[in-house]
Amino acid sequence: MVYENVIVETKGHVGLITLNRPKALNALSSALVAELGQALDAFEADDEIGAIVITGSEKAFAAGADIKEMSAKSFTDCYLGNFITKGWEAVTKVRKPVIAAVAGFALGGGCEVAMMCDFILAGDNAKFGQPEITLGIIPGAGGTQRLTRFVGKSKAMEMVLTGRLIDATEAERCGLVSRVVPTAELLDEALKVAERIASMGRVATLAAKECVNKAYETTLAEGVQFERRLFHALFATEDQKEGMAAFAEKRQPNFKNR
Ligand code: DAK
Repeated sequence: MVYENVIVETKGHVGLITLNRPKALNALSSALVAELGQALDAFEADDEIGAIVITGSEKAFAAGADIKEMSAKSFTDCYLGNFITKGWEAVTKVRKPVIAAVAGFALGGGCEVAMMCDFILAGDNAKFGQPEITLGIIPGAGGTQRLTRFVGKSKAMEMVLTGRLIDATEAERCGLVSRVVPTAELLDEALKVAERIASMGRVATLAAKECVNKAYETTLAEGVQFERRLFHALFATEDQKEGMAAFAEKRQPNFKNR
């Protein structure tokens, strides 16, 4: 597969996807989004890969959907062509953990893609926002929904209605990002975290991700019940025996993903 808008690399057991349209601040053109989906599918299918990192440049994770590509569209074009719907939620379909390593601007669709990832590590120069209202539109890839779940109604409403950007410190304070690190160290840190995730038993890792995501989709009682079932099921895996034996024997576990 030849990629023109993303760079796809393997670092140990981690798949690294770098959004790569530097002249347009990684604006998410249809071509870029399609390539992102293909790269994610390839890593999802690769047994050697245990976690994925999506990043951009130091200046921009992604400054949103490509405004120049969409500016001339009519309602009919958008509706009948299902404009930029296909591929946009590819990140949410991946079962392996996906980390967004965000430096610089993560705006509009860029912020939405970051929020689709399992968690966001931010460089200290990161800026997040949903500025669509300044273009006469509203967020269209889940921004009004996911941002509200992350930061609560008041801040989400202010950001969506005014287009105000928030910096990395504010993003960490309100729970949008898991941690802020110096921008120069962001990629190394994201790869280190991803490698640690990839070193865990794959079955437990996918189960853990599924359970946390369930918290967004169900009641507390149903979510706890779902967690209990998967917790019990993990006792059928070799990795559970190995993990607990390794603890008792004071050694590192050697998970086989079985
Ligand atoms: N689209 C296209 N080009 C962009 C761009 C974008 N979103 N953002 C920046 N660029 C281009 C600029 O036009 C400029 O290109 P040239 O003029 O050099 O050719 C180049 O990148 C550098 O940008 P600036 O010169 O503006 O750089 P500055 O440092 O001065 O400013 C900025 C950086 C990020 C503050 C500024 O570029 C900016 O405000 N960008 C637009 C941010 C924005 O409004 N983003 C939201 C876009 S709307 C959906 C899925 C997704 C969406 C909707 C629906 N479905 C699944 C249904 C998403 C919508 C959006 O994201």
